[in-house]
Amino acid sequence: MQKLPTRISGSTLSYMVKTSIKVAGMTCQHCVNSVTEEVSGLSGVISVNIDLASGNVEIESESDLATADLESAVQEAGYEVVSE
Ligand SMILES: [Cu+2]
Repeated sequence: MQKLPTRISGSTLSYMVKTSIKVAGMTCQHCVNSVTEEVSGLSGVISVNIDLASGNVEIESESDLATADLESAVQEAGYEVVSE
């Protein structure tokens, strides 16, 4: 898991955290939608971008996300977070 605090100038948001995780088991757009939906439901999440081929999930949020929350959201969708 990687967290990159980023300052966005000219935006209403002055601070944003980017978190990258890797998720195993996604095979199609339906899987991508399920994970996107669950992770988007976490408090503070602004956007979720998933690369199906690599399993990479990039999350932008207003505040730090707890690893346990991310893992349980992914599990809720039926998949597993893997360490890279
Ligand atoms: Cu699928």
